[in-house]
Amino acid sequence: MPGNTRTTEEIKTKDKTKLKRPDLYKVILLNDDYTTMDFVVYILETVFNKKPIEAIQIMLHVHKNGSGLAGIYTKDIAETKINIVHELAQKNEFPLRCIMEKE
Ligand code: TYC
Repeated sequence: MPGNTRTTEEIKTKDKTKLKRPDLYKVILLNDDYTTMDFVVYILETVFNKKPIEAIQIMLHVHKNGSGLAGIYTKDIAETKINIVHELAQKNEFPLRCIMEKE
């Protein structure tokens, strides 16, 4: 078959490389002594799209254990959500912090 010498295996390998999934990052919420529980639940519902019951569960987990998972996102989305949390916290004079960790 002149002009078309690529094997099926070569074609498969190339396609796999092209479709590689993006790296994902955990956004982790940190506990502090001053941010109100209501504000943390509000953040989890509005920024991280959690339903009310799950937002309360995550908030209580962070309160008891010091940190907890708010969500898993691509780099850009994780960074944007962290910036939004820090802006809302600053505006409301709370020290609430979150960080990202590569999955
Ligand atoms: N520890 C806070 C309090 O007792 C509540 C809180 C929970 C703060 C989770 C931050 O990420 C947090 N008011």
